Amino acid sequence: MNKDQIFTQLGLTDKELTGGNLKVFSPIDGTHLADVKTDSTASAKSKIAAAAEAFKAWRAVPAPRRGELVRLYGNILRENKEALGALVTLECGKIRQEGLGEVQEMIDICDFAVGLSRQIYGLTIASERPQHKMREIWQPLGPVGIISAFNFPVAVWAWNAALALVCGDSTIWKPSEKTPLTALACQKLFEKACAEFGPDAPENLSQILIGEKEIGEVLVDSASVPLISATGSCAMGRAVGPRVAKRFGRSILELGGNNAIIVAPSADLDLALQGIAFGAVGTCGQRCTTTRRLFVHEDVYDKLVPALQKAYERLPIGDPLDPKTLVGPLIDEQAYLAMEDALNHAQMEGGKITGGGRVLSNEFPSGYYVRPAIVEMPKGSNVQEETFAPILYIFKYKDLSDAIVRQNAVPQGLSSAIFTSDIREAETFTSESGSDCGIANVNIGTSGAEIGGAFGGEKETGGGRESGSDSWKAYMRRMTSTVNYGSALPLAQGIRFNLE
Ligand code: UN1
Repeated sequence: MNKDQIFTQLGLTDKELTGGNLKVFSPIDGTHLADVKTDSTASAKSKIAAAAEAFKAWRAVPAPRRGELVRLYGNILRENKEALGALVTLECGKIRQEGLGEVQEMIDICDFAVGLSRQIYGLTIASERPQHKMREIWQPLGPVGIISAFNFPVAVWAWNAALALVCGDSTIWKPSEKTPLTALACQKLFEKACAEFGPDAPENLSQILIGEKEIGEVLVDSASVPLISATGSCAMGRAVGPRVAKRFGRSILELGGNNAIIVAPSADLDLALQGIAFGAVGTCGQRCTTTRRLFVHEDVYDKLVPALQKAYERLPIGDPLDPKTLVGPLIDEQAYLAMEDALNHAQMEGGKITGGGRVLSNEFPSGYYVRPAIVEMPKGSNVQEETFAPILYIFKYKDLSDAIVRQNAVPQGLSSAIFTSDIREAETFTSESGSDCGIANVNIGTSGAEIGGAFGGEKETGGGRESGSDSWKAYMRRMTSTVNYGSALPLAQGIRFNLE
């Protein structure tokens, strides 16, 4: 599929692709893809007002019927998986397999949300008063603001939107300014689902805001948007969180990770090698779940680390559209410079680097392809910063308890893993005194989570949870309702308040 075929299939026309002032380039080779129109503060405000109107109608549609819209959307995604996956590759540079995987993740969360639409359960609670019934009712919340990052340009929106929609909320999505086309394509496909669904789906149920940070801020500051779900860097979260809190809004923050894998002496090293490689170089090191640190036990260090270095030498780096490629480009020059900076810094700290550096610059002068790097770090060191690039820092350890302490001794707390065949070690790692992250895996890597679990992390990762399990509750308002069906008015706590 070439670019024009992709655009046509996804319903993108000149109206969306031309005449705007946001230039979109492909990280593959710097091709100019489109000039997208951006929002102004005024248009952002009117979209928020329209979302509030849409919410009023949508909340009254029964939840299983709302699920039907998401079911139709999931089907449309199935039909367009190839094209949307290809657009993800074109716009953010991830390899074809991962582009398709991302659309599959959207389909999966749609399926989950359809099921959820018939399972929005509240509790019934025993009342202390006679002839009283107490229950919890989950109510729609309002317009949900979704701010997403370039590296998962469609899946993370879908995690939020699919749940928000079955919960009875309208949505306003501010995608990364680096990936507006995938967002516009999702919107086109959503409009198709709404047309099939019929008039129960109000206009403006899902809308897109295109622009830079200032446009996101209109959403963040709006009292009409009770929930902001934001994915991005810790710096972004540090700006967004307090602004939302200031107006007593709710936020779901999915921020930076600094994820580690521990490789114990009993580990299946072949398995570990595969898990580490996918975690560290997948998506060219640009996942929030990317494996950034590796703690290897001294007994297996000399076996694993050379094997890893060898595997890195053979990594097929190149055009992400080529099915043989495993490592595509970084998103842009800035990302490349950040990687160079981090490697220089590691070298100054005494790190021993293999790999790294720009490749294929003749073939792709405007594409930033790099060789993933391994840095063997000196004794006692650690790395505190997340650099969004394929750099794997390796440390040697002797005692598991020490490795766990060092793994946890960073500001972020998203994902973590251990490779071990020793049940004591595995269970220690997932115990209260083990990993302090939101995700703790055994014998699989740090990235590539399924949608069924709640996704998110602790500390500076922001504490939010999205996607599966009971994350849906964040998209609803919990109402406690007590009904008195008797003819007396007993007060709780036995308080007497008799009017004579
Ligand atoms: C992200 O990088 O923002 O677990 C999300 C994973 C993916 C999601 C990553 N399912 O790696």
